[in-house]
Amino acid sequence: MDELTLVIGNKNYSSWSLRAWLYLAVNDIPFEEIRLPLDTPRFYQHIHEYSPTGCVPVLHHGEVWVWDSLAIIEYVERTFAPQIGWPADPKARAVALSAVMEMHAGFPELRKHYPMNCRKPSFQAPLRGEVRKDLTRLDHLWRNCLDASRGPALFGRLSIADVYFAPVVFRLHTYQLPMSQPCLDYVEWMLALPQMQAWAEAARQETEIVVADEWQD
Ligand SMILES: N[C@@H](CCC(=O)N[C@@H](CS)C(=O)NCC(=O)O)C(=O)O
Repeated sequence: MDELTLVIGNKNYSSWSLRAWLYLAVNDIPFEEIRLPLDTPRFYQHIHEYSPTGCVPVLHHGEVWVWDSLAIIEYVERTFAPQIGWPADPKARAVALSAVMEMHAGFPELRKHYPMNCRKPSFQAPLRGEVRKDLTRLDHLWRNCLDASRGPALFGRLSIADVYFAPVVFRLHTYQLPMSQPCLDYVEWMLALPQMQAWAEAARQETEIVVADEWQD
């Protein structure tokens, strides 16, 4: 069986990396990790050995290179048929896929103004730009899923949808952004996952600073 290698950025800042890493971790799939800290000479020196786009994450498996977080998750799900995948019910799966695609392409204000910064102590950040619009939409989306599934995960059991929203979970926590109580409960539940805690702990051990991703008053 070919080994899996996952190339990621900093655990503190790289939200796209977290998705691919977390999916392998929650499924207990062994992989070698190559960490290239973003915005460093080492990153620019080596990233093109692995990634045609110059971005992380990238997965290497035998002859295959996969260079997008969702494509990596899809590939792993198809190749290894792990325990945690898409919801089994076709209707729930369609909703989950829509939510994941919405996350992949959307919530631009949340992403722009509130960079993932796992090790930053949680604080009450002011609302910037049009983020209220993104938060309202996110709350509505999560509430619909949680109401239908009755939690604790978006679709009842942990699925790819939860993995895909993991960076948003860290952002909501760090910046204490306003969400309804069921969504805040969901954030707490996600943060308590051992794999989320392992990622956050590794982020706290990192020393590199990406100035553009640090909060500016
Ligand atoms: N659509 C890609 C986005 C990947 C992405 O933008 N990665 C960021 C890090 S979180 C990156 O590599 N940035 C480095 C750069 O653009 O120089 C995915 O889903 O994997």
